[in-house]
Parts: sequence; C-alpha cells; structure tokens
Amino acid sequence: MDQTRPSSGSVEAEPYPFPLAVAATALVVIDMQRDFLEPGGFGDALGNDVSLLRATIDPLAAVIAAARAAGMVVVHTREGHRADLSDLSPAKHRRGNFALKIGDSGPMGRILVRGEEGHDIIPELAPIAGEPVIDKPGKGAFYATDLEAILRSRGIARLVVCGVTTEVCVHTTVREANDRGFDCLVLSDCTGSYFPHFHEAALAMIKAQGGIFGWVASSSALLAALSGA
Ligand code: C5J
Repeated sequence: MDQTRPSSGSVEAEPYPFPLAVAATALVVIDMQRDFLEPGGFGDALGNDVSLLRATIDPLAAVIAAARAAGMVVVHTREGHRADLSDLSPAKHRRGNFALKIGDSGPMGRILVRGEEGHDIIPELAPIAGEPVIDKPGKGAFYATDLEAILRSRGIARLVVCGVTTEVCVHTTVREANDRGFDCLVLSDCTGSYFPHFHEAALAMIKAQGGIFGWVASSSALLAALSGA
C-alpha cells in the first residue's frame, strides 16, 4: 500500500489542500528550547522579546497531543553544541558580536550547550518516551544529524513542521526536507519569530509559486482534519 496516499480527507491549506496520510507523516517540532523561549536564554541575550515566541506554546501543545493521539510520529529538535564547542564553527561562534555568545555562561547555564538548563525543551512541550530528540549543531535539522535515517526507517514521506524561529531553523529545515523529497506542511500559529514581518515573509515564501517549499495551514485546520481521520 502507498502510505503517502491520503488515509482520509485533507488539511485545508495554502496553496491547496494538504492530503492527510497519518502513517507516513511526522510532526517535527523545531527547537522549542528554553534558550529561545525563556527570559535569560540565548534569544533574550540577543535582545529579542521572547514573549513573541511564547504565543506558539498553547497551539503547539494541542497539535502535539492530537498527533500523539492519532499515532503520528513526533520528533523534537534542539539546537546546541558539545561542551567543548568542537562542533561549533568559528564563523557561527563569531556571528552576532553580542555580550553573550554560544558557550558563555548565562542565567540558564552555558548558552546553547547540550546538557545545560537553557538547552532543554520547555517543560510545557517536553518529549515523551519513544519520541526521538535530534540534537543539531546547525540551523537545519538534517545537517549533521540522523534525522533523515530516523524518518526513512519509519516510512515517513511527509512532515508537519512547527517551532521556532520561522525564518531561521524552521525555514532551513523545510528547505532541507524539500530537497530530500519530503512534503512539508508548516503551521502558521505553531511557528514564531522575534520579527513578525519575517514570520509573515517566511510563510509567504513557503507557499508561493504553487508551494515551492510546501504548504501552510493553521493548527485548527490540522486538528479538524485529524479529528475526522
Ligand atoms: C536561531 C532557531 N534563530 N532555532 N535558531 O538561532 O531558529
């Protein structure tokens, strides 16, 4: 059986409906980490208003719960580095020129370092047993990780992508996935940016030109489709 064929119905999306194929779809939750979403983390250290990202938490919690109930594969990612920073390129380390850099000590431990408090996924969206957590040193979730192997071994061909930030790690991941042949649906209210105009532009780019990178929908459209599936 072709698992990518719709199991029933489709998600109301732009530029056109996204066929639902639950068994072949994974929910990929990008970098919902304390370092990006809580005061004292990396995002805050860069001068950003973290409350802009926190608006995604409630809708995303509902989507994760529905995905789990439907038996969808749920994958989480975290951006961060080894404690000795041996996987941090000098270029990435230099970038920004702010008071706090990756690896420096902040209020939630060393910024974007694996194992530190700030690197953890926020408690509201904590992974449950059996859900893969992908630690990634880059912006894209496929670069230098085993995400693709994990998805392919589970027969996944389609991704619902959520998380932060829309124009950086979400967008990079969607572009990487698209080039690897995955169909991506991005949920507009479950993705967020410190820059609302970047969020809007990033979503517009995904669905432009007949869905050049994928589809965009609201979480309510996915929840409606899942409840009918
Ligand atoms: C950033 C991310 N913005 N997860 N990371 O540095 O989007």
